[in-house]
Amino acid sequence: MTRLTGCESCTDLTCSSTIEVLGSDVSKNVVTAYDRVQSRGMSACLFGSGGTCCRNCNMGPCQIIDGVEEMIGICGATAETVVARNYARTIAAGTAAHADHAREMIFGFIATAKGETPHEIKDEEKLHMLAKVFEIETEGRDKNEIALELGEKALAEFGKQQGTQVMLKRAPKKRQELWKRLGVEPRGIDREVTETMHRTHMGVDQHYENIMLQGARVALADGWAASMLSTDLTDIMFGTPVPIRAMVDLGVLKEDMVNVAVHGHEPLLAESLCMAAQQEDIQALCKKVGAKGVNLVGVCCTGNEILMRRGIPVAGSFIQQEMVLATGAVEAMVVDIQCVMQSVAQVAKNFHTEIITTNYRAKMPDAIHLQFDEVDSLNSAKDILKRAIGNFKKRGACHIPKDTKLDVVVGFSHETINYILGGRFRSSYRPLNDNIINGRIRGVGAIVGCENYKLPDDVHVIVAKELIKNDVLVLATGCAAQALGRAGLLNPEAAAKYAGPGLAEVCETVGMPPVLHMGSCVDNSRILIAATAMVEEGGLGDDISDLPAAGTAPLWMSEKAVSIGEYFATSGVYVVFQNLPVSGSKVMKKYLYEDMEEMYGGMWDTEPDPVKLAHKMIAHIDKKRAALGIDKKRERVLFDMQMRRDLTDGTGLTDVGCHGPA
Ligand code: SF4
Ligand code: MSK
Repeated sequence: MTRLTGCESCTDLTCSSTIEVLGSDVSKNVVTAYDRVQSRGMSACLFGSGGTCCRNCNMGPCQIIDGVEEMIGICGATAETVVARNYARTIAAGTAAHADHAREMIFGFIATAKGETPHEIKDEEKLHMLAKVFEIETEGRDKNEIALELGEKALAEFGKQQGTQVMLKRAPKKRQELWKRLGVEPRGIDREVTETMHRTHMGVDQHYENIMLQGARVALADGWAASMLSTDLTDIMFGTPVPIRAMVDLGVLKEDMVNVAVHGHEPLLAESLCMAAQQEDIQALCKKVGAKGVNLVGVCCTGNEILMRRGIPVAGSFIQQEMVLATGAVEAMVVDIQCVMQSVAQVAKNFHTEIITTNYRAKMPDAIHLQFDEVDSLNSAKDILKRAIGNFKKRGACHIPKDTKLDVVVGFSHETINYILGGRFRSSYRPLNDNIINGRIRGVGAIVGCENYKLPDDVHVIVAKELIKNDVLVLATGCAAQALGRAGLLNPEAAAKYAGPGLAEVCETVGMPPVLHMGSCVDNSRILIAATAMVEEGGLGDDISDLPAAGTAPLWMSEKAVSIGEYFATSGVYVVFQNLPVSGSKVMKKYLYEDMEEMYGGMWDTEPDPVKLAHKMIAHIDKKRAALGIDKKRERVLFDMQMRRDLTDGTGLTDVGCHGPA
């Protein structure tokens, strides 16, 4: 393939570090996904993008045209059946990815509880909280003993054949009752994935509504079980994130150090590399080759994990994985699972860089494989770093963009939000709820998910700026959060620059950014818990669907994003993407965009224009504010003691100032 010169290849590209690297001499022979998008043109298969291509049996593939009688499947399958089957399979694949990640973390957690790894149980408070959820006795027991029982019980949730997921009880009561009534409570996590694959096999479930109920069930098994377990157990083992200053973008690579990029998702590998990089023998080896040490940098969601917990810089998000290598400055890219493009091995061939795969599930041609051992993790990590150090002297010309590293403040777990917004005397969501009720904060918008080479790279930034300008507090995860970091939105100074007056006032008082980085894509479960905490705090209705809140993953790429969108929608959130593979069926569009609202209080929507997308989120937030009766400007009333005592109805519908941000 011919490499397009400089940034001909990236007409929709605004990211200055990417433009700089692609325009440099060092990368002149590098072919990237931008080149492939350009050379292929933008035409996509209409049946594939509309969701109406079925290849579930060998009588097909069948391309279905909605409403055309002779264009149904050979088996008679209609457009809505095929779209629903494909959609449910996408959700199941996303859930499977999160579930397998979670399982691996639980294996590591159990090994840690047994004292077999160099890690330890760090967050005892969270351990006790989760032990309570699983009805584990904690009185007089050692933390490792409790952790072992918790790990084993969590693992059993995957293979459960009967009953429902324990973690569902963390949702608001009303939501739990709704799921029960609709019959969508997930049973075993693995069972739901298997059953989705079975039901969507040729000749099984052929009613779109019934298929989509299973789609809901498998998505809930992701959000409220697999992903949530992964986040919580990872926090217990490695520490729950707290706000920390760090750097993002390609400029975090260092000329005088051994640059090791860690890419993928599972923090066990990355945490071990962090520990190994600090060991004396590794540092001595670096000196021997003339390097000042190991510069560990993150890519994609592994990057988010170590950014949130350790302040380790992130070199690039999903869309920059090839650019990190195209600098010529990376000695090794260490990868595990998910979102690793096969092209990285080809880009690396232009340089001295080695791609090291570490997980038996995920190998690729032209990479070397060093299996990561979660028990002997420190030595495993050292072996990887030794290879990288050995490459340092082979480095040729490199180009690290100098002016592209940005300050960010990250680490906004649910616990942190509870604490920093929690007023002077106790951790609580009261001040957040009060600021929503009094209108300083209009509502909450989640911007999550991936990036997509086919679409302009500044969509996240446009949506976020539009939301915060309109006083909507933004919660961000995944590669979207990194894109917002590169645009300077993850630091407190961004509030004065970009936020509306109400949101800016709250951010400035508390010292927080208007966009809160809450972690990796598996950490979207933190947003579910934050939403539940807002409901439980009172004054904003009694279910997640009552909250003035909305979510988007505009540049979604991965099947995981569809699963995430589905578990948010079935948890009561309005979810809008730029596109979805359902446009080939009118019935399915009506189901997702209208009927789901009646069933779940949350639903899907699509909007290709990012500004309009943001305004659809704002319109939904305003609709919820009106339903709560908090859409009118309130007179500020100074309450005396008697008036405060009279506040017994728990609605919190006051603007008394005493709950203002600390
Ligand atoms: Fe065609 Fe039906 Fe087979 Fe799908 S299951 S490929 S629609 S015959
Ligand atoms: S890494 S799933 S591109 S967020 Fe989680 Fe980023 Fe999306 Fe992968």
